[in-house]
Amino acid sequence: MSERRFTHVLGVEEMALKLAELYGGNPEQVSLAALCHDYAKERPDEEMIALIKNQGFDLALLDYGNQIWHGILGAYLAKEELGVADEEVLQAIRLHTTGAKEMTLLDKIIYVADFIEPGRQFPGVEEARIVAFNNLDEAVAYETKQTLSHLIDQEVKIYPKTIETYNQWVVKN
Ligand code: DGI
Ligand code: FE
Ligand code: FE
Repeated sequence: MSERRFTHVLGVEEMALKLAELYGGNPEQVSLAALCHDYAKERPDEEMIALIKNQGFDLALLDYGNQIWHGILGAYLAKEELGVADEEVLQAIRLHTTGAKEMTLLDKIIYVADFIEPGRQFPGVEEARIVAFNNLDEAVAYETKQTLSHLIDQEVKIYPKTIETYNQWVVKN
């Protein structure tokens, strides 16, 4: 991957390990998931489209782009090409962009660390970091709400799983 992406990946690992220490995550799983989470981020679209078509992925994925593909196919490629066998690690990679209705501690750590790693700079990132070190579930909610608001502002297509994550973690009832 590019130097820029690799720096991001190392930042996610560093942040994820801090969260794991605080919340009791397994550091080996956390490191592996963090280091592999964007493994497919820079693959050409044609390669990803061929995988979706030929490896039995939901063809509805073709309505989206690499932003949505790289987690789902990244888990597949980490298993096939790198030999990552830990299903919990693969799931954290798979869910890292969209989140999910049900998330393990590992899933949450990777999802949140990706958002607040030291290289991230956007309005609200400081607040997101404070929330993350106070309450991990609230950090999942905070990030989901910010991401969804941003996507709506941009008028881009929302992947159903992103909405499921919002309904589960953000909606108060
Ligand atoms: O891969 P990273 O840039 O480190 O971060 P990421 O995997 O969390 O997110 C990649 C992008 O995906 C981010 O700009 C937000 C976007 N995204 C998240 N959910 C959706 C989405 N894009 C679309 N179109 N629809 C979604 O539901
Ligand atoms: Fe990503
Ligand atoms: Fe990332």
